[in-house]
Amino acid sequence: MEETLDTPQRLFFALWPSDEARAALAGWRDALPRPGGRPTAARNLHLTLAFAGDVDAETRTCLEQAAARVRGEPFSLPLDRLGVFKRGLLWTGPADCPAALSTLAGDLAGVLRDCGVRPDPCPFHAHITLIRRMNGRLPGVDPPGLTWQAKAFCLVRSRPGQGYEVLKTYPLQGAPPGSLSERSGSMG
Ligand code: 2AM
Repeated sequence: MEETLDTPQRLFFALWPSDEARAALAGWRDALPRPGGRPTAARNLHLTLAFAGDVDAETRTCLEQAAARVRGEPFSLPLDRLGVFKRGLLWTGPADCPAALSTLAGDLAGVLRDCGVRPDPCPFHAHITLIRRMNGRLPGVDPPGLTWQAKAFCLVRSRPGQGYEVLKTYPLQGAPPGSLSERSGSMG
């Protein structure tokens, strides 16, 4: 379908750590004993902070501008928990959510509300989706034990069937962040 200015865009805020950090996590995941299912490509591994869903161009601009006013400090994110959600979704995340992470997720839920978007009513559950529709069980597997360094958060576009596109990156520096970079590229 041809895109126009009126075409809604599916957007969300996420932590999108370095290529190295995501490759290390994918390497750990790929060494698991035959879990089956659909692994998330290394380039797509992320932690969703606030899901906006389908929004129009005006709302996207509002989200971009409001996100630039969010303050936060860099933090470490230990991936010391492994779990399975319904329909065989294997995830990892922190056993104890760092205060800086829950504050950031809460602030971004506020950004959504300020722009007229209703945030997910479910409590924030920090997780990185590793595999979807896993068939098997994972008896006796320890969590990755890796630690991600969160230095920025991103506004990301999801194009169903085509993957993700990082639209904007906002540094976590405490100081007025603005937009660190604007890069785009098909991450399908
Ligand atoms: P998931 O990995 O647990 O499916 C893009 O879809 C990102 O937004 C994914 O990380 C997804 O989480 C998350 N997300 C949160 N709420 C969503 C929703 N209602 N629909 C689709 N994705 C959602």
